[in-house]
Amino acid sequence: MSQEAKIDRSPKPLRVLLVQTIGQGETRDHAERLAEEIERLALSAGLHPVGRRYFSLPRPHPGTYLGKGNLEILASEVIEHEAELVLFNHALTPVQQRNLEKALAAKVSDRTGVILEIFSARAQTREGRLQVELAALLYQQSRLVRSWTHLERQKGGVGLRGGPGETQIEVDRRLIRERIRQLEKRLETVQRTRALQRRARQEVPFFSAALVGYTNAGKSTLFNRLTGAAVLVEDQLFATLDPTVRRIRLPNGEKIILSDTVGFIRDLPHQLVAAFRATLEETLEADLLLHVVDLSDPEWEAQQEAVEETLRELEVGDKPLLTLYNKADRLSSDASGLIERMRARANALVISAVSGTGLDTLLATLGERSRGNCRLINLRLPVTDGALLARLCREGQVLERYDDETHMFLTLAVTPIARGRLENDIQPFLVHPHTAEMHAEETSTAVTPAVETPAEQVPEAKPPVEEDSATHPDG
Ligand SMILES: Nc1nc2c(ncn2[C@@H]2O[C@H](COP(=O)(O)OP(=O)(O)OP(=O)(O)O)[C@@H](O)[C@H]2O)c(=O)[nH]1
Ligand SMILES: [Mg+2]
Repeated sequence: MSQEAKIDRSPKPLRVLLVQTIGQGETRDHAERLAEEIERLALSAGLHPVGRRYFSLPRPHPGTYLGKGNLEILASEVIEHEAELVLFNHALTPVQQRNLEKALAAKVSDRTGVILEIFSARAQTREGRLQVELAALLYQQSRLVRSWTHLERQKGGVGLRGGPGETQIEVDRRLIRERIRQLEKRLETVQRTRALQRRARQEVPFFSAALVGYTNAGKSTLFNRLTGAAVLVEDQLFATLDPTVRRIRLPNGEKIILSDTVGFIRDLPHQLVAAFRATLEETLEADLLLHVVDLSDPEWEAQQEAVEETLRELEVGDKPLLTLYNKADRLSSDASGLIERMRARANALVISAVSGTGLDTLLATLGERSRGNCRLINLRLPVTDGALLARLCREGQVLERYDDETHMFLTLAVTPIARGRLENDIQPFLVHPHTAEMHAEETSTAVTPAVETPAEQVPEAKPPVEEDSATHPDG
């Protein structure tokens, strides 16, 4: 991927000076925590932070963001720190960026630039790389004001030459549009493949839960803990980029699908969210979102809000969601009030993915949720129909069974999807639960809501926790 302030990943990391402004009504504390985040982003991008500079700034200056006086101060700090790059924890307009580079005689990048840089370094799969390139181009398209040297390089490949009279910017615009179209087409193919894989998984339609949350909240740690997988866990931002999906068996015997994916961050450029739709598909289609929040981070509330906002942007804001307040082990003893308050929240649990606190409750809750998704049906089959019985065992869970000489009587828990798939085959054998004698249902109504009861009434199934087979959509 190419970015205006291309960050060098050679052995000697670029020396970077971080700039954080303190807006009207903002506290120094808050600004410091934001600066810590941009520093972590810089580290995750392989940069070498050499200093932080705060500026009180009621409102950004349109030309240089900082204004003349501040700019002079910053310029001397650049020299003092021998900084090669100045990283603003704010969105800069292309004009500001250009003016700043001129005035500071150093490269200048903003928050989005560094996030895109991390993503481009982390993208492992073809899909990931395509998405990052798309995000970068969408970002550039909206800011294109001058010649972009990286596009010069691509011209040969794209095979376009500007006609006479076309300015450099017009050529670049056209190249970018062209490339964006290409990428979108390729991503569509990838997405189709992924959809097929997902459908294959849904053949056995398990309840699915997706981990979401701020970057570094502990999603992968929790994923590994619950699935026994070894997804990369790092104390750095955006450790995970590509999604991983696994099947786990809960203590009550239920099997569910769990997925781990890319984390979110505040002010996530929306081009990035849009470009990552394919990766996030796993999340978008889950039955339940598990929102992991790092309760030990002083900024946890703002982070939780940023994630919820991104979920709304992805149009999954009204999906069932369970908030997991993580890293409880890192809280000091005087935080017990906070823990109690979080525990009291609806649809929330306090956990520690590292110490294991609260994970039993989490598993039990997942069991309840997955079962709540199922419906119960009662069936009366001829004992000779082994094929149908086998199919029922595959599609659902047989909770009760007794046989007489001619028939088997079954109580089956099935998800709505499986229920739909079985519909035609089981129709003749459905039994009304209130008819004590369980004789075959004669009336052949197309829909049969009367024979279903909510699955919460099901007796507990017993097998112990055990790990199950793994699937990786990119495998
Ligand atoms: N003390 C403590 N540390 C935790 C806990 N959960 C995660 N961590 C640490 O937090 C850091 C980030 O964990 P990850 O699991 O990589 O976080 P993530 O949410 O997957 O992050 P991204 O993939 O970057 O979005 C690691 O250093 C973990 O060891 C916890 O419950 N307690
Ligand atoms: Mg992760």
